[in-house]
Amino acid sequence: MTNPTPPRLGPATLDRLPAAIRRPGYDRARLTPGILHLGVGAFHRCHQAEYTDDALEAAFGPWGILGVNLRAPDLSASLGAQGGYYCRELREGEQVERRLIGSMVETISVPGANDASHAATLERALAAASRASIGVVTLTVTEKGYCHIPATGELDLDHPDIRHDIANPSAPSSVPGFVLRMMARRLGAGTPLPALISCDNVPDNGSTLRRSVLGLARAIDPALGDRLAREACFLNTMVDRIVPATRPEDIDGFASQTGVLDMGLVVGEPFLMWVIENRFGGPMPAWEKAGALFVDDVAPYEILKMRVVNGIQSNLCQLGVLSGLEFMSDVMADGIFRAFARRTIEREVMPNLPAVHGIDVPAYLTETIKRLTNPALKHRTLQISTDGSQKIKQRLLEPLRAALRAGTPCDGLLIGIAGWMQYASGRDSSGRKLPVDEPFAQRTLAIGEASGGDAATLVGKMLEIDGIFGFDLSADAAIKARLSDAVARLMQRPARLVVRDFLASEAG
Ligand code: CS2
Repeated sequence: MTNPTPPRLGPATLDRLPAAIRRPGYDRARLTPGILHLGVGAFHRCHQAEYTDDALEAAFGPWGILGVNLRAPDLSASLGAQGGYYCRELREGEQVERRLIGSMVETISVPGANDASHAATLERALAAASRASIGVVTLTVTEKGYCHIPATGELDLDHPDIRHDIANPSAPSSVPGFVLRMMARRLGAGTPLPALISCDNVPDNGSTLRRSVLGLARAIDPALGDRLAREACFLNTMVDRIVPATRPEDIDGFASQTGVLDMGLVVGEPFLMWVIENRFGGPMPAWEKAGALFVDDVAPYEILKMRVVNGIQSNLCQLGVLSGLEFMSDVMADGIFRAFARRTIEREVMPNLPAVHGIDVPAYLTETIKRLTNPALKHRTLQISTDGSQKIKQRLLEPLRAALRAGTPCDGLLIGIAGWMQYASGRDSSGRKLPVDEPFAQRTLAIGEASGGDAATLVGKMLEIDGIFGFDLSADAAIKARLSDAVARLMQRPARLVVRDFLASEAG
């Protein structure tokens, strides 16, 4: 006998959820949108949206979320069909804690440009974003959504979406284009400008968004660019919670344990942190009552988080892919990789970190390793490896540069960077083809083909991609040689053995 399909989560079925699941502690019926969020993926639902639920419980106000997706996924079949309701599930080992989130009150998904309803839906999203009731705009659009050149942080004027938006400013296809259009409409209508809060793991995320939006404005209408430079408020933030992409197994498990089908389910870890630059004069949700930290300078928090948490992820995810390990927790469960993660941070990264008020860095590292080892988080090594070209600067290359300046060791970082090069070339040491999902894939795969298994050629050509590496590293013969040596070792032997020998050589 097959089980009947469980009822779908939504306003009419909330009472079917087990009583133990925490509900919004505010009057959801009175909630109206005041936050526009661009890029409603799993991370937003398990981070800013939960902070917003807590903030609404602590101090109710007009701060519901209007979620807009300019790219996949289409939200209409998931959150749209559930009245915006979904559950977030926190997992640690065997423990599971579930909560119903109510802050998402409206969603708009703009279909692709070839879809008949594209223009009308984009216009609806722009009109909604320009409403005076929207006081805050948050973004999680992934690193590449900023259309910047990773090495410089400047807008890439050759990016196809940016070229499109320069030619068609009123029907933007990029995120900077959407934000610019919304801001221009608000200025035109005399509507106050919202705070723009980037929540992506991009270096100086608010400043990067500012450079992209102003760079685009200056290419379209320099006077508008000047005005926004004076009046718009772009806030830097540091965001932290590990939230892997939701898997069908997660949704099935939730349905069988609760009796309700939630197509908007997200699964994350208990750890949660948000640091926001304290510079906006207008009203905001009471996120500080929900534990968000408002500070004058986010940079030290951001550098710590990106070099330790994301640094370990990006140092090891490609080595994990090369080793056939599916999840980050599988990599971290291996004592050799775990020791490598700790050793690289302790010896190569920590000596060059800024002091961070209130944070004990060795304890933070120990906690980070525990988080990344949490076996209940099914965070795919391939997911973290995706768009590596947009990630490695802040996670691996900046720590490398800091180590080179200070004369501290850096061979562990070089193995991680070599791992990225080997992975991005499209094949592992046994010649097995690897899926490379990456804006620079065409170039890195061509380099892989052309280098014919010669590590020095591969490294030389990879370092010449100045959009990722800038110009300093390719001009450094010693670094080139050390990286070539690391890549050669990864070409010849399993990554785990390369790491084991490295640890042994360092211990001696
Ligand atoms: C991950 C991050 O996929 C990735 O790029 O490194 O999403 C990471 O899990 C979060 O930044 C943790 O806060």
